[in-house]
Amino acid sequence: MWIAVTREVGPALGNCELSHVPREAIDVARASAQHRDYQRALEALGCRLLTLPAEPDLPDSVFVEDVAIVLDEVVVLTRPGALSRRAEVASVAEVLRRYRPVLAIEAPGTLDGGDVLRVGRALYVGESARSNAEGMAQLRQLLAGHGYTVHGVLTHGCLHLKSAVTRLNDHTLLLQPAWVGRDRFADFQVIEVDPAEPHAANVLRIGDALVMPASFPRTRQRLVDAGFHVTAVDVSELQKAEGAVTCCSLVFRVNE
Ligand code: CIR
Repeated sequence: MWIAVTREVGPALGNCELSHVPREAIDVARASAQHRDYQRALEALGCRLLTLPAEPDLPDSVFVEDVAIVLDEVVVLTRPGALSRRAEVASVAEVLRRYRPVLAIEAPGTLDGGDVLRVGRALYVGESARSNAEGMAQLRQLLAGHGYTVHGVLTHGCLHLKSAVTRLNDHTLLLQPAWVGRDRFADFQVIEVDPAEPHAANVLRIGDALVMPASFPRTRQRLVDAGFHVTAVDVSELQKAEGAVTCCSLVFRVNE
């Protein structure tokens, strides 16, 4: 069974961090409604939701992916690169503690979960403005005993590694070549986003299905043509906060 940890959209979402998208007014009520549709999509794919209450003073706290990396054996709490996001970690940690032993990235390391792409036992870590070399080194050290390898990947022009590349299955990736080099993933089959949809590389795999934003029909068609089952959700207000679909949940397996 799958658990999906999510957090309700908070009233301060409009004051979110933004790095590569222009600030636009965000309709928080609409963002909440879209987030509920996203939660329902996860439930329809077999996830049990564990939803934290909104954090009124933490604008980006709906993006729970960035504060923890949940693996089969352990959880690694991150130390987010944006100072405004550090206080998001504690409440998510409380929930995850019930399911896994908890490790943590310490200062001066920084790491955002959005920068960590897991494929099998390999973790690819974006060398982004949010995740530094010390954070990656700590991650490598914390996980070496569990058989994970950690590989740095340079990104450019996007927020996180998973803005640029996500896993479709254990040998296929969806990738935006303008933001991350294909050569780093030479061992994988790669499907590229449609050039008209630069932000389309962030998809969330649950079981055998993929969840992706409804705003990328051309890339969606590429995935359908390749044989993937895709659920589209309208997350347009969350996209204005530079979020997408992986960032709004932490999905992991439990034996229950
Ligand atoms: C931020 O800049 O931190 C938020 N506004 C967006 C975070 C999105 N996170 C993700 O894609 N993993």
